[in-house]
Amino acid sequence: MNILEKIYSSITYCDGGMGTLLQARGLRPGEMPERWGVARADDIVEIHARYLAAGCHVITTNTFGANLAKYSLDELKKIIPAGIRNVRRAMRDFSGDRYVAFDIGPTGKLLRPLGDLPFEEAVGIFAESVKIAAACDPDLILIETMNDSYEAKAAVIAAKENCDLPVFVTTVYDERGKLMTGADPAAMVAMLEGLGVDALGMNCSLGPDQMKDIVPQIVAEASVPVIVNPNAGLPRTEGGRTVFSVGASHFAETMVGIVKSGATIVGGCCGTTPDYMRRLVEETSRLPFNAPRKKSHTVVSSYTHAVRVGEAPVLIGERINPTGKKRFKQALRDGDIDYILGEGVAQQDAGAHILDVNVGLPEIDEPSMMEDVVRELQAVTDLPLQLDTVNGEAMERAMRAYNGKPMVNSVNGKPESMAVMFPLVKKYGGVLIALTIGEQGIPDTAEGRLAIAADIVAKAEAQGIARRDIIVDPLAMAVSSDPRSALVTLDSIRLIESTLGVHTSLGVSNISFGLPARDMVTATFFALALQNGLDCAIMNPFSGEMQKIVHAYRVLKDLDENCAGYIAFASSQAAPAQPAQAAAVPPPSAGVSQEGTSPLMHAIIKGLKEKAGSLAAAMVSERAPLEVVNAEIIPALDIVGQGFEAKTVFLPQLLMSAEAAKMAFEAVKSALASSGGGADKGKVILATVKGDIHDIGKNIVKVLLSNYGFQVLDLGKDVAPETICECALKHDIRLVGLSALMTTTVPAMEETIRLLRESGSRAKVVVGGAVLTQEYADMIHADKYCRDAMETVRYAEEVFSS
Ligand code: B12
Repeated sequence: MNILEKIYSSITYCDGGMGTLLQARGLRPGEMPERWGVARADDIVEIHARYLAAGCHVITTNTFGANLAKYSLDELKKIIPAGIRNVRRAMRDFSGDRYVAFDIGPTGKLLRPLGDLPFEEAVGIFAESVKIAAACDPDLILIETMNDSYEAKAAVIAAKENCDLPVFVTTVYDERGKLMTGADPAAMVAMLEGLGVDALGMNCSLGPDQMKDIVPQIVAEASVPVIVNPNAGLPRTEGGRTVFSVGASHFAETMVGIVKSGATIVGGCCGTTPDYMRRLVEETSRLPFNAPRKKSHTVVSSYTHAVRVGEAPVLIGERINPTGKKRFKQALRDGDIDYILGEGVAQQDAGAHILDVNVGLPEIDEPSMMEDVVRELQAVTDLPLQLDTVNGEAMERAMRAYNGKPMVNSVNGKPESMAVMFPLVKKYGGVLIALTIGEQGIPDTAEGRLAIAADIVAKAEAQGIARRDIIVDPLAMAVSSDPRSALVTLDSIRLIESTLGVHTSLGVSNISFGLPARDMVTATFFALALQNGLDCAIMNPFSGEMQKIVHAYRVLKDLDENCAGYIAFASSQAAPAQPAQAAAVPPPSAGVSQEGTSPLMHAIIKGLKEKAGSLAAAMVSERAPLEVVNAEIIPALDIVGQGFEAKTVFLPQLLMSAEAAKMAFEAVKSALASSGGGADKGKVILATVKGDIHDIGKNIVKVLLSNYGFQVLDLGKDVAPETICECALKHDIRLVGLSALMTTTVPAMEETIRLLRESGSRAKVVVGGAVLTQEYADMIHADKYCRDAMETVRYAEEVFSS
C-alpha cells in the first residue's frame, strides 16, 4: 500500500534522532551531517536499518540541512540522491510497509520581516532540493522542525510546485503551544491544510510530557492525520555534551497517551534512538487506530491565531478600501502605505476580527500594491486578512505573500470568475466568499440567489474545495431604491444556510445608501441579519451604533460570559473621552496594554514607522529631545518588551516596534543639543557584546557622547571580545562602553572585560543596557555602571578630565 493508504489505515511509525547517533560515531562539532551520506554511507545505512528493525515505517533521509543556503548545487546533487539511496539500501532487507521520507529542515535563515531572506528566495532554495529529490523517487516529503509558519509555507509551496509527492509537515511549538513566530495549533492547521498537506503535527524542542497537552489541540482542528515526533525529553548540557532527560521506557509510556489522544503518525526526534522506537512500537501498536476525522468548521487564520466562523458574529473591518474615500485614494496614488497600515491598526483596536484589504484603483499597479500592503499589514497587525480583489494576478500575489489562511473576496456565479478564483483557493488555501451574482446580475428573490450559491458550491466541490471553505454573501442592495431589498437579503441568509449548510457574510453598510442618518438603518439591519443567521459582517468598526448592536447581541445570545464584554463596552461609553475605541469585541486577542500612552508611544508600540518618525519630529520642537527619548521612546519599548515576555507580542511585532523606535530616534537625533562645540575630548569605544544584536540603546549613548565632543569608535553589535580588545590597544583607548540587553550575553561582557584587563589595556570599562544592574556590573568587574546615556556622558567627562 502507498503511504497515503497506510496513514489512513493504521498507526504509522516514523524513525527517531539521527544527529545524536552520528555524534556517537564521531561526527565533530560544526561538521555537516548530510555529508556523511556520501562519505560514510555505510554508517547511515546501518542507522536506518536499526530503525527499520525497531519497527519504523517511515525512514527519514539524512538531508535535514541539504539546501542551497548551506551547500552548492553541485554538492546537493550528490548529497540528496545519496540520502535517498541510503534509505533504499537499508530497506532491502526488510519487508512490509516501509517508506522513504525526503527530509527538509529550515534554511537556518530568518525570513523577512524578521530577517533578510525574501519569501520567494526561500521558495527557490527549497525548490532546488525538491527537484533533485523528486528525480530519485522517494515516497513522501517530510518538512520538519519549522519554527516559522512563513518558512513552512515557503517549503510547502516549493514541494507542491515541483513534485506530486505527499507532503507531511511538522512544526516546533514551545511549552505554551506557540511557534517561535507566534502561531498556535489552530493557525498552523488552518494554513497547512489550506496548502493541501497530507499530514501535519509537531516535532523537536519538547519531550512527550510537554507535548501531550498540545496534541489534542492539533487533533481537534485537523482533518488530516496528526504526526508527533518528540525529543527524548528536554536537553541539558553535561560536561560539554548534550544529554536528554527522558529514557526509552518513559518516552514510550507517555506516547501511549499521545496516541490515545489522536496522533496516528508517531516517532522521535533529537536524543531518541532505535531503542526508543522499539519501545514505542511495543507500547502502542496494539492500541486502537483513531482514524482522522474530517472537521466541518470554517476557519481563517493569521500568523498567530485562527478565527472560527459560525460561533459568534465575526466583524470584518471595511476601512481599507478606496471606495468613496478621497484620503485613501490619495494615499494609494502616493504609495503612502503607512496611512493604510494606520487604518488597519485602528480597526483592530476598535474590535475588528478580520481586515478586508481592497486597494483597487484603475491608475495604480494593483498587483504590486496588493502584495506590498499584505506584507506590511502582517507586520503591524496579527488579524487575519480578507483579500478583496477581482484581479486574478493581484489575488495570487496577495495569497502567496499571506502568512496564514485568508478570506478570499470574492467569486461569483459567472464561469470566468470561478475559473480565476477556484485554482487559487485550491493551491494556496482560503475561505472563499461567494457572491450571488450570476450571468443575469443579482436575482431579486431569495430562491434565485440560492440557486447561484448552490451552483458555486457544487462547482467548487467538484474542484476539490471543501464546502466549509465557502461562505455565501447574498448581497444587500440599497433599501432606498428597492423597498424589498432588506427582506430579500434576510430571506436569502436563512434559505442559503438551511439548504446548503454554509455560513454567510454580508457587507451591511450598503443597505442604507442614499438615506440620512445611515448608521441607524445599517445597525438595525445588522441586528436583523444576525438574528436571521448572518455569521460575518463587513462593516465599519468605528460606528458606535454597530458596536452597540454587537455587544447587546452577544449578551442576548449567551455569547458573552458574565456580560463582561458588554459591561466593559458600556462603561467605555459612559466615559466620554473614549468613544467606540475603548471596548473591542471581544477584546483583541493579542497585544499590549496601552493605557495612558501618547500618540508617539502608540505608534512605536504598533510598529508604525513613518508615523513614529513624524510625531517625534514634531515633538522635539516642544520638548527637550532627551525627554522625548526617556519619557516616550524607551517606555514604549518597555511596554512592547513586557508584552513579548508575556507572549502577547511576537517577534514580528517586536521588530516593527524596534524599527519605529529607530525612526523616532532618527528624528530626535538632530535636535539633541551639542555642547561639545566640535571639541575632541577623546576617543571612546562603544560595542554591543558578542551574541547580542540589540543596539538602539548603544546608539543613543553614541549620539550623546558625540554631541558632547567625544570621538566614538562604534564597533557595532555582536562584537567579539578579541575585536574590542584589539581596537582598544591599537588606539590606546581610555574608555570602553559595553552594552548588553540579555541575561545570556552578560557573560560575553564579563569575558570582554577580562580580556581587556589581561591585554594590558588601560581603558576603563563602563557598562549599560536594560538587563544590567549595579550588582551585575560589580560582579563582572566593570569600572562603572551607567543607567542611561546622560549618565554615561558625565562619566566620560570624569574619566577624561582625570
Ligand atoms: C527592541 C528589542 C529587540 C529588537 C532589537 C533591535 C535593535 N536593533 O536593537 C529585536 C526585535 C531585533 C530583538 C531581538 C531579540 N530580543 Co529583544 N528586545 C527589544 C526590547 C523591546 C527593547 C530594547 C531597547 O531597544 N530598549 C530601548 C533602549 C533605548 O534601552 P536600552 O538598550 O536599555 O538603553 C538605555 C540604557 O540601558 C543605557 N545603555 C544601553 N546601552 C548602553 C551601553 C553603555 C556603555 C552604557 C553606559 C549605557 C547603555 O542607555 C540607553 C539609553 O538611555 C527589549 C525589552 C526592553 N524593554 O528592554 C527586548 C528584550 C531585550 N529582547 C529580548 C529577547 C529575548 C530577544 C530575542 C532573543 C528574541 C528571539 N527569540 O529571537 C532576540 C535577540 C537576538 C539577539 N541575539 O540579540 C528579551 C531579553 C530577555 C533577557 N532578560 O535576557 C527582552 C528583555 C524582552 C523580554 N522582556 O523578554 N529585540
